Amino acid sequence: MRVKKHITVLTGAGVSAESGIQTFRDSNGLWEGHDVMEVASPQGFSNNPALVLEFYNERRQQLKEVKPNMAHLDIAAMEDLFDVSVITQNVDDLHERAGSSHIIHLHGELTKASSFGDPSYVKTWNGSINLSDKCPKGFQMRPFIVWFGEAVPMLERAIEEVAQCDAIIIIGTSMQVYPAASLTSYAPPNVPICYVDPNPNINYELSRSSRLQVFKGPATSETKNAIQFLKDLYQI
Ligand code: BJW
Repeated sequence: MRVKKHITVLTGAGVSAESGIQTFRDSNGLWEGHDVMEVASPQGFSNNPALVLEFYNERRQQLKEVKPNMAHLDIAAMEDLFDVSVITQNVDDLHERAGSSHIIHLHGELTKASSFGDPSYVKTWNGSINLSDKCPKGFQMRPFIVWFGEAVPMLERAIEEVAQCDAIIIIGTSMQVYPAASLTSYAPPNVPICYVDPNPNINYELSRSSRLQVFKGPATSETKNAIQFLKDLYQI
């Protein structure tokens, strides 16, 4: 029996753009009208907790109105041919809803809440988080999101995945936010890297790859071309 090739798919906001979820850096540093640091940093929360909770409450609500697009579905369908792990920087659940089975959320999940004083307390949360919501130990609940300046707890798992992959597909990320943007440097030498983005940013780590293939365009049309490229490469 032929062993399936292991493909790591690294996604960012651009993979969900055509589902109607706004990206971060396409809007002059403003995100739904807010400075990113105002709503996605611990300092932002301590300055105005009600604003930050409301910002994420609205985004959690928005999740109910959006659907996976063709790119999410193509990634899920790849599992018929490849052993696929998705490492997403996105906090939406569109990869899950498209049917992908192995997903690592590097920057957290909108559909969960955690406790400020007890990080191990994490709960599924589909409604609003309010200032009156406390964990059993009495600490304020917060969105289960990795904000700027906070450690990335799923990083080790993501590195392990990348370190054993045969190829990488990157989709819809500006490759500017670290440590996610440096993950490709943990791949075995000379693995093929396909990068799907209408405005690709070849950062330092990508510039060192000898096998980078850029698919310039939107995720819904170019993801299938990147997958076809790997099928041709492996003669599947
Ligand atoms: C399409 C498309 C279509 C459009 N189809 N594509 C200086 C140097 C290096 C690092 C740092 C530094 N100063 C500070 C840092 C660290 C910092 C960082 O990287 N900052 C950079 C901005 C420089 N990183 C951190 O703070 C991280 N933590 C950390 O480093 O911890 C250290 C530590 C260790 C131990 C103890 C304590 C601390 C944490 C980073 C957390 C990021 N969080 C966010 C917000 C949470 C999620 C949320 O609320 O939604 O995550 S920020 C935001 O950026 C979000 C995203 O996941 C992340 C990446 O953005 P992404 O996905 O790339 O989106 P965009 O908008 O940038 O790009 C969209 C792309 O899509 C574009 O390329 C478009 O062209 C494309 N596109 N339409 C396909 N249709």
